[in-house]
Amino acid sequence: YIIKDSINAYEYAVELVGRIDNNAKNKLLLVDDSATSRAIIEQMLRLQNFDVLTAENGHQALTLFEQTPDIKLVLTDYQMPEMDGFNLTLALRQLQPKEQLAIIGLSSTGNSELGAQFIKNGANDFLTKPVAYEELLCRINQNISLLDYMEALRTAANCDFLTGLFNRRYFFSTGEDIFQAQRSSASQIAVAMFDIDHFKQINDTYGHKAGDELLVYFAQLMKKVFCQNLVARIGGEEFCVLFYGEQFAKALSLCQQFREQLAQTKITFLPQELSMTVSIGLHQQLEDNLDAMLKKADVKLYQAKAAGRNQVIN
Ligand code: GH3
Ligand code: MG
Ligand code: MG
Ligand code: MG
Repeated sequence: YIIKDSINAYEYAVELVGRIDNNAKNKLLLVDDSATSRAIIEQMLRLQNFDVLTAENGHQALTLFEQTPDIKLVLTDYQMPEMDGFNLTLALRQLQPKEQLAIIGLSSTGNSELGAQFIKNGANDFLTKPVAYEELLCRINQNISLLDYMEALRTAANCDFLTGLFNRRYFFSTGEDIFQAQRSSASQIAVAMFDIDHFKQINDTYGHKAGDELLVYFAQLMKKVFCQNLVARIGGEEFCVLFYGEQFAKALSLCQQFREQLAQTKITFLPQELSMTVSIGLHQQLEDNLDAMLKKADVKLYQAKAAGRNQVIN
């Protein structure tokens, strides 16, 4: 095993990869039945300031993985008692896809096929034991950067830039999945459509920037009141909430609470204090698909507008 003495190794690592302070937020799980091998690799990882967990075999690793949130990368040996590295990889892949959890297989020299087998079983990468410090770090860093990049892309694809809420695309894809799952288990589901009242007038009177700030405030209040539901900005000043599970029964009272709280709030936009109201259409009967439910909710929203705005119709 190529590892210099600790101090040198640390300085060498800093020289190699730069700042390692950020590594502390990256949780790594190291799985190896050999205590020696585990200790050496663990030391390499700790020198890099990684948050390291260890396990002796696949079973232990799987249990630990299920109990610990946010493990980003699993480094696993191949040959281990009880559950080997291949079966561990297969089992982990049932829980997390490649884009969210990196798995690096460790294969011993002498069996050149193991690396390819690891990848075929769902690993992101592999290394040959004995592990060279520099290569270990490069592979780990590369895999973590890729995961971070994927995460940034996912956020950009699913979220609205101004408010941080889920966007229309995410609402329709995830909402339809939730809808189908709830329907097949005969659970109830409700959707609410929100449209801010006379928003054009707010823009015209106070400017687009004031309008944007109000939208951000509106979204924050939505996140707070509907925190257990699927909330999205589906259009300029139009928002949607999907209620399911235990939340179904609370749909109407939460909508009313939101409407009241919004109407009572003064939002500072110097030198003025602004306020706004919202009209809400809530549909609580099951339809054939999510789209049909939204259409019904939209009809009710229109009724709320026609009846004078600042109200919930269900
Ligand atoms: P109603 O009560 O009937 O809903 O009246 P309204 O004025 O809210 O309805 P309308 O649909 O005519 O106007 C919506 C306005 O929302 C028009 C548009 O300029 C504004 N808007 C949409 N997206 C944004 C945004 O991202 N920022 C700002 N500031 N305004 C936006
Ligand atoms: Mg082993
Ligand atoms: Mg509108
Ligand atoms: Mg409007």
